Amino acid sequence: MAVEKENIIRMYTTMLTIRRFEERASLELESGNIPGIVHSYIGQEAVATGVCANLTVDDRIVSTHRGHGHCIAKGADIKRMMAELYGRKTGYCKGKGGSMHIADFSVGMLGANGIVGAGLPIAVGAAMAAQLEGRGKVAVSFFGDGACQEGTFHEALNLASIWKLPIVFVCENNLYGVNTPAHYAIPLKDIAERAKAYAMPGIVVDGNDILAVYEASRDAIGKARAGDGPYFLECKTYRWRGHAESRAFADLRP
Ligand SMILES: Cc1ncc(C[n+]2csc(CCOP(=O)(O)OP(=O)(O)O)c2C)c(N)n1
Ligand SMILES: [Mg+2]
Repeated sequence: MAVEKENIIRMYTTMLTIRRFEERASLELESGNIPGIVHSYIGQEAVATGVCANLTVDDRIVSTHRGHGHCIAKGADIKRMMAELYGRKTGYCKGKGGSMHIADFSVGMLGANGIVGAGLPIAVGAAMAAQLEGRGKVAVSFFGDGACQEGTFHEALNLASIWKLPIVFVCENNLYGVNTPAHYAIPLKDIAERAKAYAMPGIVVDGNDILAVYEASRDAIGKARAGDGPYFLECKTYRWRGHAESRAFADLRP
């Protein structure tokens, strides 16, 4: 099915907003204007954008330590996000949480999370709530390739499957967990193969192709919404910058 022009323009605008936000965040960090640490989403914009383009404001997502893109794609306010990075009281957490604690329940963004793998069970809870509410809402769990080696990953997929929850697990395989290549940590070419062990569909998609992500997630989200149970989407992608940035790292440069 063709993607409507209006949607293409909307997704391009979202991806560009994420890119500009991240570029500015890196610049402000390097200049010493932002305290703390930031994990840039540059390179992975198509994943959050393509998936969230299929969600309504009532659907809920759970993010990771690399969460700015998910926030923006789900409709969070970029001014409050940037204020949070600056440590200002106008920020999402009154400036006390920083990059990895941004949440906005009013748009269904249940939060970034500094603990790798900790978002998956929260998303399962959101999916259970959606099932109990019975109004056709879905939950989406975003997580990295590194998170797939955590126990929470397996527990979350198992529970979602036996309870037939309306959830889509979106694995952003950017080929690394910090400096560890995915092929060192995972004995499979495609993480999506693990979906079979939990009796749910597992699809691999080019995570750098916005239309491919949009179409694959439209199908996955549509099925979850219709009551078919959980779905696993592995988006092959790549982060362009280092794992994390902070003033402390900048100071270490020669
Ligand atoms: C439970 C836990 N273990 C280790 C860390 C340190 N840590 C932070 S990010 C990260 C790598 C995560 O890799 P991945 O899930 O692939 O996400 P990516 O950074 O590539 O987006 C690690 C090991 C952590 N925050 N939490
Ligand atoms: Mg990774």
